[in-house]
Amino acid sequence: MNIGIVGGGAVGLLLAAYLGRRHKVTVYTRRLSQARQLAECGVALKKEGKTTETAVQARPFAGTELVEPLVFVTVKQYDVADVCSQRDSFRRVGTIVFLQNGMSHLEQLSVFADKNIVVGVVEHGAFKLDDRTVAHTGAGKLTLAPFYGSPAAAAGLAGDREFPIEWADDWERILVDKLVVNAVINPLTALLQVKNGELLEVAPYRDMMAQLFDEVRRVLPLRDAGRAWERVVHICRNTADNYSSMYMDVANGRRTEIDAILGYVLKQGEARGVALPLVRFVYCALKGKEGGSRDE
Ligand code: KPL
Repeated sequence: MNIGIVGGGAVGLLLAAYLGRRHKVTVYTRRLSQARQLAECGVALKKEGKTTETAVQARPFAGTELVEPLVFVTVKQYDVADVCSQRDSFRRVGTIVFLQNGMSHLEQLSVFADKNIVVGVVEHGAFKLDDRTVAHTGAGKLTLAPFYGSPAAAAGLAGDREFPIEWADDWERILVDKLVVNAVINPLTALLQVKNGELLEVAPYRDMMAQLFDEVRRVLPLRDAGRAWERVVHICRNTADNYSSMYMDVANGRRTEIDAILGYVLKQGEARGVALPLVRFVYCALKGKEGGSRDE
């Protein structure tokens, strides 16, 4: 199968490394220099001290017509609007899979009303080391759910033991579950500048996680708060050696996804008249720390 991947950040490179083993993958990047490097040298995946190379094709995204029937969009949530504004480039694409944190970008996807749209969440621990190298630091899974249209083209995707792919029926449930995880782990790791696992190891950090979770759960439609907390702890443990995406954004002077994550939670609180003092504090502290540049 021919697969396009828009975005050359940690998630885009991770997908390229694994899907590129079985499929013909083209990565569409923001910068020409990254596309050139990927096309010449391939993607390097570092895992447990070993490096694996996978050949991919690569081209700059802007102004290029995508020719693959199935395309993954892996850009940060704040760049979904930019991708949507280039809808003509997707003329020949049948199915688009959006892999963003948060939920407020979903309304923008209506510009692709004539396509099959799938949304998904990535639970792997991964961070980008350079333009063609990604470290896979925590084994997780990719969960996909149909958003509208038929997911048939994506149904043929084969995962494997190292990169399992699961399907779910209920897109809202998988996105809310992931939002809770990101709302608790990402801002605290970014603020405290610690790896995911340290949140569990240091007692005051763990208390902060629990308090943040307690506020977040009041305004998100969780089916089972006990299970949701267990998931947060499980993912934190599974990705213990990972620098969260928000940690990496702050460390590199980039814009973060704090608006998409805690900003969204705050809006839900305002709509319901629920005060969320710790969420507001963490949100404001992060806003003061974030830089202006964008991720890939
Ligand atoms: O999704 C993540 C992220 O960093 O954005 C987790 C699962 C927290 C892994 O770090």
